[in-house]
Amino acid sequence: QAIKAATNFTPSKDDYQKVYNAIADILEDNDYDDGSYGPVFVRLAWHSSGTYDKNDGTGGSNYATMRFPSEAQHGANAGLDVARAKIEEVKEKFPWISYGDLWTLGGVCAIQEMAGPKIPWRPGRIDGFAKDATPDGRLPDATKVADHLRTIFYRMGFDDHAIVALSGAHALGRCHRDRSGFDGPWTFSPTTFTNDYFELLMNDKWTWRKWDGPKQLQDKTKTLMMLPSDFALVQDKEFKKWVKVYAEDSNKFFADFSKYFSELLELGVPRAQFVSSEPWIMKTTEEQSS
Ligand code: DDH
Repeated sequence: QAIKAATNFTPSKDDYQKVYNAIADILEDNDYDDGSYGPVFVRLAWHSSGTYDKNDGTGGSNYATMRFPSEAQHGANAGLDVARAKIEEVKEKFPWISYGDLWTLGGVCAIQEMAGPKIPWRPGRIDGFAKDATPDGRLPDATKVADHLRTIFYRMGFDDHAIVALSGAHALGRCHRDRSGFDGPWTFSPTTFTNDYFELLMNDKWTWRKWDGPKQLQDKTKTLMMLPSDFALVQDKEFKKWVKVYAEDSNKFFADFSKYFSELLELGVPRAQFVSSEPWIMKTTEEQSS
């Protein structure tokens, strides 16, 4: 086993729970403007996994290739240096964990601690080399619509249903002018995991914002935003079916999101590398305190 050979130590589930708890501990550190590192940790987990190409098996979270400048500098990854630098504090305490495991566990921890569903997760990713870094263009482009979303997500092995479910992560966080160029949050509670993204997409009136930035939509209050790629989910008939389901049924969204996000985090990881045959359910800090 790679982990064992490198450190002469086989971590147990309990050791990974300690890592989870250490991530939970820094989520709300006040050295960050957004109130929580949770959303940007979710984005780090997603961008480290969503590079997977099912056609040749490259990409995905296995080798944590965003550590290398060639991938860190992709436009889509702008701003994720903030997440990587912060979660490094946890790596220093638990040097035996691989970056792929750390970053994906960061996403799991963030979702669960922000009142989201449990995300089944298991360790086993190993650190790769610069030569494993993926080419630019594998992550979705926010200026594009349905066809593009299908090209990107089908390449990972996902279908229309999964595209819509996973997009619900935009209930969390916001766009930053100095990262993507876009501006603002999608929901009124960007540090709590909800189905509000779908409810707002379906029921709010969205108009193009008149400003000097990239094309984006705004709600009546002019505080919330949608990207062209978000709005595509209600412009396309197949996608819209699922938007409506999730707008009306939060439990269904939580269950489907959990399933697809868990799958996303395992893309490209050879099964034999996983330390257990089934994913684990990590405990929330709240469960451990009661
Ligand atoms: Fe996203 N996302 N995302 N996203 N995303 C941004 C922020 C966040 C797209 C573009 C952007 C997913 C899908 C898509 C999160 C999670 C997920 C930003 C703003 C852009 C742009 C970045 C910035 O300026 O800081 C596009 C396009 C797609 C798509 O077409 C499907 C998915 C699938 C996920 C997921 O996690 C499963 C999160 C969380 C954020 C908020 C980050 C933050 O710092 O806050």
